[in-house]
Amino acid sequence: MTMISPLQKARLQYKPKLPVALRNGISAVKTVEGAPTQSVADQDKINALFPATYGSPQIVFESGEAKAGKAINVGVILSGGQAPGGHNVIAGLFDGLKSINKDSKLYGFLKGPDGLVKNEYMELTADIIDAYRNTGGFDMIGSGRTKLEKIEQFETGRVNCEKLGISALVVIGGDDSNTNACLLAEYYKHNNIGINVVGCPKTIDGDLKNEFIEASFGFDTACRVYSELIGNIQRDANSAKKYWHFIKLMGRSASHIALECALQTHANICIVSEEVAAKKQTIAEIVDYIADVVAKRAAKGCNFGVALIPEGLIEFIPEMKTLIAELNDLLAHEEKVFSDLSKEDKIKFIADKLNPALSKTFMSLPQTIQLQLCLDRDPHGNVQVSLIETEKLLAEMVGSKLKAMKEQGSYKGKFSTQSHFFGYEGRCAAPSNYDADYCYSLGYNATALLNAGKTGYMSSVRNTINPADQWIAGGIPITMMMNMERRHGEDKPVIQKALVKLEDKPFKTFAANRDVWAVETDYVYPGPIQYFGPTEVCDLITKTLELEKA
Ligand code: FBP
Repeated sequence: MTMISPLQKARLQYKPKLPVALRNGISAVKTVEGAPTQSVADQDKINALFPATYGSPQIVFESGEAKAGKAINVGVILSGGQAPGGHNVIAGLFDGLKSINKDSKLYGFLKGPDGLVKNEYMELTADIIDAYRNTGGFDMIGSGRTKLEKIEQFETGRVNCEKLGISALVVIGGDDSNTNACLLAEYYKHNNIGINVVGCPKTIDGDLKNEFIEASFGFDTACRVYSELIGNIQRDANSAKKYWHFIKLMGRSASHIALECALQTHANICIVSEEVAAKKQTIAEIVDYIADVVAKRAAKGCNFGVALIPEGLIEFIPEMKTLIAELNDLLAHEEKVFSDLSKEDKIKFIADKLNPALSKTFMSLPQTIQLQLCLDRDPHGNVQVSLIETEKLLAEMVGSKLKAMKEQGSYKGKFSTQSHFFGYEGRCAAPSNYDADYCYSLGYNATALLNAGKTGYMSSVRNTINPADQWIAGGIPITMMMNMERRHGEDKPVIQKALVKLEDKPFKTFAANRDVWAVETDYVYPGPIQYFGPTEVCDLITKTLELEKA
């Protein structure tokens, strides 16, 4: 038998909390429908692309009379990057289904959306579920990034579901995966296939949220892990007093993770990509800002510090954004020719094809960054920003700037750097109490949507800044979150990414404090996630959520 740690053993016994409306089992849930909905933008285009599912009403669940429920077979898919709490969503689904009828069955499709298409699955029995309760990771059934968008995939999926008597699918994923879930729901509904599809909001990036989806699961736990590490590094920096640490933090596009970690730790510098874009800052201006903080601290005798860099920064610097958009189109159309070239020829090929201004920007970058910008896109057409070493690029450029400042006499310090990238360290951590409860509730709630015969919806559990007794369970049509965006050189319907809003309290709070945090050593050390103990230590919510809902 595999050995498990004492903490995991104790954690298996943790009973996640549920919203009141779901506490008597799914058969006792009453469905209250709201008004029809509209997409956030491009209403006519989205309506035309989703005629069967567009405009569905929002849903809120209330406690009702228990009725006998019919057994249903459901398939679950984990899609995209890992996020703490995925296993709890599946456990919630399992318990919800069994509460409807003990003969209901849950099948896990293996290794992401591919499992549905290739008919690779396992039945998730009580023994399996019980071994994974409150654990991190997606290893129960695995995940993948295959994009489900072709009719052949939908049809193969249908045949595979029919073989197992599956009448509903739950897709646990981020914005792209839930977009796919919506395409699948639309196809099955439009063609009267009798398979409903519901999504659950997953991603550590925190960029799948709106009024009804107040957080994507995993964000809380991942930020706590990174903040613990940043706090430890801050202690080290303040003890040794000899390094500037450049820390890149995951979060493909949005800077929510970097911002949350800055709010938790008071790091000296945090670059917020959305602000860079709004102020149309150049790389040179970002470098100037960092060098200025380094010089100010050096003047106080502090030749150390911590700078947080959001993973997606490069795509938000206007000159780089245009470059990346051009590269996306170019690589989408010239993929075959490009992949056969040597490193040097790849760079020359790109430089020749770009317009002169972009070619100049491209050629001004170090070769490692040029090649990283040309690496394969992910299946959704996104640049794999986790592979671009922005933290090293900035550390190097700040070093050069300080050298020039020293020569001019405007800087007299010492500048030694260490670079880090925190991402994978936090994606599979054991979920915090917040994520354990939220995820279990999202899964349980998804079965209520399926039991109510809903399709094309996302499971929504809100009011989570308050105790679970006050949580509101329901569903939101996925089309409501959509707009049109350019992907792989084509206009596509996608869930709109929720970027950091500069007018909202999390950013404003950071902006009001950053000058002090930059120069002073005002560090906060959050320490490791606590699972057992006083509620003020264990049942925390993110600063982002706290400030957004204040
Ligand atoms: P999801 O959006 O699928 O949740 O993935 C998020 C993420 O963790 C990003 O923060 C990161 O850029 C990316 O996945 C890394 O992808 P991979 O796991 O393929 O390296």
